[in-house]
Amino acid sequence: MSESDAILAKLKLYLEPLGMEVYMFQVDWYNQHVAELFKLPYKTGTTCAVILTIPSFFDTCFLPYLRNSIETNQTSIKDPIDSCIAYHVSSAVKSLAMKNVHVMYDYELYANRRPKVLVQTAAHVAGAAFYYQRHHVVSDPWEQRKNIFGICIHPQFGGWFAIRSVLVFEDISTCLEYLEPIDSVPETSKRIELLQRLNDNWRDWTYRDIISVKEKYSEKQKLYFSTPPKDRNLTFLQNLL
Ligand code: B12
Repeated sequence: MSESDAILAKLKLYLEPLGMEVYMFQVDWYNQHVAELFKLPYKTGTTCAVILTIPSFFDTCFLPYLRNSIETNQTSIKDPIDSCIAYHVSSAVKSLAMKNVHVMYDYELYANRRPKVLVQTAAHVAGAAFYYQRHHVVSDPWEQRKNIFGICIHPQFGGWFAIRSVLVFEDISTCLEYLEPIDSVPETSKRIELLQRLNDNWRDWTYRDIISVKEKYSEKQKLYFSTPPKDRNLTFLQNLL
């Protein structure tokens, strides 16, 4: 078993029962797509992992974490989802007993507001979820618009998932096999519909249902994410349990 396979097996053992998925990639696969200012400063072949949360994360991982935070009076934490993920991802990394692992989260920005890592590109090159962007539509119907945001679609969960973290194993370099992500939305008309739903009506969440899915967010989870963060007060949180 290669070092990278061993790392993947250990991370999966820890994170999969918590509703998270892990995929490996090489830093150069990511760097070859992104603009200079987004490149990660590691040598070719450096092993990385991307971590997703899938629908079951909310019940199996987040609610128990929240219950514990409430019981121990730690509900003042700014974003309980982010702190739950950081807690479990850093525990999983600690369990590897490895030096020089750089952990980055989706919400981390530099002082100039630039994201530390573009998790959608990472998910695509890792084979986790196809990242549909404007250039995937041949005749572009959005001539007049400057920004058309893109979206990753997971083959099993459609848009019902999130991309949370990227790990860089600075001392590990293994030759991985590049696997293309599954293209679940191959038709141009569907791709247009997907990007249209995301860019014009993302609040109705219909972009998440562009394909039929194995599992979606539960009603409780939908309620949590559709409630503005400022309204997720103690009473609201207690009612989820
Ligand atoms: C800033 C941000 C926003 C901003 C700006 C959106 C944007 N996409 O730029 C705002 C506040 C508007 C926003 C809103 C939303 N966001 Co947001 N956002 C982010 C964040 C933090 C950074 C995105 C960013 O700045 N990208 C910079 C631009 C330049 O990157 P880019 O467009 O991908 O361009 C790169 C690629 O094109 C790449 N590239 C070039 N060629 C090629 C070729 C290939 C094959 C590949 C793979 C790559 C590639 O190079 C470019 C860079 O040089 C990410 C998390 C993260 N750290 O990545 C979440 C993220 C993109 N958001 C997400 C979501 C869900 C949303 C919302 C739906 C709200 C929500 N949280 O529910 C809305 C949707 C708004 C909309 N209309 O689209 C999710 C998307 C999940 C997914 N399935 O893809 C992310 C990944 C967060 C997460 N944890 O999962 N968001």
